[in-house]
Amino acid sequence: MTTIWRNTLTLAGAATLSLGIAYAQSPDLSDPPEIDGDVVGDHGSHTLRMGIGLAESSPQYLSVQYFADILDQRTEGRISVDIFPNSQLGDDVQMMEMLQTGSLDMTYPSSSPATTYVEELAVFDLPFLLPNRDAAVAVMQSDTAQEMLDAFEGSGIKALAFSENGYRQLSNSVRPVETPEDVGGMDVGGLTIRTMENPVHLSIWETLGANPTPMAFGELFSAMEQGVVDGQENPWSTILTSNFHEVQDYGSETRHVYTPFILMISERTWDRLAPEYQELVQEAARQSAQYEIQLATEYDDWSREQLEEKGMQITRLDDEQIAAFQEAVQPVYDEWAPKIGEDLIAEIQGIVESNQ
Ligand code: KDG
Repeated sequence: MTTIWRNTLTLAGAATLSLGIAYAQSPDLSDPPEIDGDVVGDHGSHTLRMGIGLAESSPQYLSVQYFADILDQRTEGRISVDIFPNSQLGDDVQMMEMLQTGSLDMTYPSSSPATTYVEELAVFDLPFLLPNRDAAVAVMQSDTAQEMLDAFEGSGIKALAFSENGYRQLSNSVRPVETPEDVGGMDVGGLTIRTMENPVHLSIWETLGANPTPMAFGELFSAMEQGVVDGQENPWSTILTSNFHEVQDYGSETRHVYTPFILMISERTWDRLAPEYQELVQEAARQSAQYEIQLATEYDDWSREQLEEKGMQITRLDDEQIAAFQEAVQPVYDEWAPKIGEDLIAEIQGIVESNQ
């Protein structure tokens, strides 16, 4: 496999410990499934430190709590997980590097910055590829997706499971966006949009006439507050749970990319675990990922409504308006499809078609 790109990093935050809130939460979230299965044998005690980018109220955090609870119950407390939310330990790129060196045990990044390890993951960054959640979940559960997780082997990172970050929506502090021209047409200055550290995302926003600025998630709120960037794009649940509505007046339901999360553990940590513990960690990862997808689904529309209640002006786009965005980003496919692999894209499109 040839190297197509290499992302640069930016630094965020210092470490502090934050532990355990109740599953709680407002949108009548499903409780986590009962924890079943036997208590596994005693193979010593481990404390796993897990860093994530999102807040304590996010589906990601809540599902990680469930992951911790499974391990706690099924080892009678011998494996515990300390969760560090809000990018306290760094951003996705940095935390993956910490997994490689063994200075952090676990993290849960978007697939987009992980393309530096497994380039095929960039297929998920292609705009409008996964039109509905059933198709997206079917893709994440496919053998092809499992091969992407397996391809981390030897990188220093073991990828345990895919789950849902979600459909990305545009927000900004300047104007309502209904058309691609509103992002950066002839008559208006291009919006400065923070993107994840991923070249396909850069290409999407360049193509739309914006000024894309890759930046660590942990730096984003203050960048928007200080007017360093006009806007960003993330699922409604992230916009809500990270309080972006406090600095972003406008939202547009663009659904331009569906981003998965990948739950990861350091290979060094993994190798220290007894086989029976490894099996349990893998099982708990799959179970908590499934729960995360359920929570993320429940959160999605609810979060949009909450944001509207909090005063964000959200533009829903009809099919014709979405088609205009889709057409406008066609050059992204022309540029990236040959690099990502036409066969891989066709395979994913096949899964999508059988889940329409
Ligand atoms: O924990 C995950 C977050 O760090 C990040 O992936 C959120 O989608 C995200 C972004 O925009 O950086």
